[in-house]
Amino acid sequence: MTRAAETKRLLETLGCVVDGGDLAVHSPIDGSRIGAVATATMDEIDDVLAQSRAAFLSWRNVPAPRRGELVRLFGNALRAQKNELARLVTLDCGKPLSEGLGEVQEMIDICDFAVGLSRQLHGLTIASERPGHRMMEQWHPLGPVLVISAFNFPVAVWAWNAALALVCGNSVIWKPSEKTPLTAAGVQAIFEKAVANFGNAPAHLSQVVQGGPDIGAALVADPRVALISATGSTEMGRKVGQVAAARFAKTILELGGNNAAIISDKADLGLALRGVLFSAFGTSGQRCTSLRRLFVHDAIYDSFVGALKSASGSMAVGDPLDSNNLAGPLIDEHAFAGMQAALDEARALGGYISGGERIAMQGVYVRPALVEMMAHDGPALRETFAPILYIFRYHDLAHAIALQNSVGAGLSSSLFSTDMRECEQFLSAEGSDCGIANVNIGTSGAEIGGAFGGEKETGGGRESGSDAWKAYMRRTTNTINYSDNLPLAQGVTFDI
Ligand code: UN1
Repeated sequence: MTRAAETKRLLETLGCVVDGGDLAVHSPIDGSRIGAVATATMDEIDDVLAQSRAAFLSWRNVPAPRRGELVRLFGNALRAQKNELARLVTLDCGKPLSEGLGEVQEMIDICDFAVGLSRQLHGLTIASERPGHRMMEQWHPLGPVLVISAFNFPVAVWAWNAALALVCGNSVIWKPSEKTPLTAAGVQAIFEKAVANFGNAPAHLSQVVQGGPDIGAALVADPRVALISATGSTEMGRKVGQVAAARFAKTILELGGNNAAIISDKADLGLALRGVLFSAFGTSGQRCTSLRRLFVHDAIYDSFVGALKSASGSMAVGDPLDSNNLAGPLIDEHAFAGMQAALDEARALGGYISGGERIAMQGVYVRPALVEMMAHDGPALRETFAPILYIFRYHDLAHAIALQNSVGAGLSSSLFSTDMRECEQFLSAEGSDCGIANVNIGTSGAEIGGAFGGEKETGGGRESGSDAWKAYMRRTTNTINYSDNLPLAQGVTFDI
């Protein structure tokens, strides 16, 4: 069966008919055309926004635990079609099937989390300074939530947002990456099944709008969108953030990463090696949490970097549907050009490169690249979405932490050490400045229970677990007077 025929069959199994359109979709696995979708027109966008607003006005009055029931049904529908959706993810974005399955599992996990949350959207009761008064906080639904997602996690990141947004009483509009529109169409079909089982959800509760950056820009600018949750480059986030700020819209920005790991001379080196390889080269280095900079202690530098070179040199790269391969292709030729430009720049700075060559097969397959750098400089200071790991020697942990923190992005970080003092220093206020700081695991592969996001140019947003739900709601502070007096706060008098 051709990839196009398999894609069509998978979409049909999910209940989705893709009629074709102007946006052609190619599988990164071999570059072949696997389908096409229609880019939304400006008129259609206007309809989507009006429908989303109408859906919100109705959905906000549905009790939250009942809203959780819809998300429970959606999670069950995902469980029932996990294999089909995972395969579609792999065809659409080229990640290994095991990671495609993991991504759908992440969707299921966040649905479970959101169902529990649907009974826990509670505020505080606060002691009032005035007699006969009570203060409390309530959390109310916000409005239509726009989710802009990237190609590298074409379904899970939307689910982090959508599952929470829905239990919080919002409607959802999804603008997926134009590189992976088919998985979004597939997920929408699964969601519609859950809606049908639920019975009386408002129409258009969650909608997909296909298209490129201009479509995203039109949605971001529209005052009917209450919250924009955008995942992608810092450059994209800067534009979104400015437009949103001009109209005081809320945002959750999950932008670039330039993540580092520090390998102490007191690390469990076998464990560190595996952690580094998965984080740096899993998903072909195309996660926002991918490991890009490695600080290795001088005392173990030669042995550790030697082991890293031999392990990465023999790492199986190829067809992501073949379970022997640990990494699949890059998303497209543009990604390859970016990788080569970064490697050329590193070479010009005296960097010593092992790997990084293109593999002669259909699709954009590359060997992972290790780059031993003379100085913490050049391409190592920015994000290149490719399997490149820049390596530096260090002597002093505080200095390594300072270098780690010296870049624009602040998403994820890790320290490999068995020394308790080093670990606590890394996690302390003078340690890592990232939203995610790990010990003895790599920088990528977070689970949904924790809040996910980063500082500085990563945008500051938090998604997924912990109390990230609060960003999808508006807080009201209520003061209730149950006395027959009207005392004023701060002892102010106003006697008429
Ligand atoms: C992303 O690359 O945008 O922590 C998200 C991880 C995944 C999510 C990555 N759970 O690597």
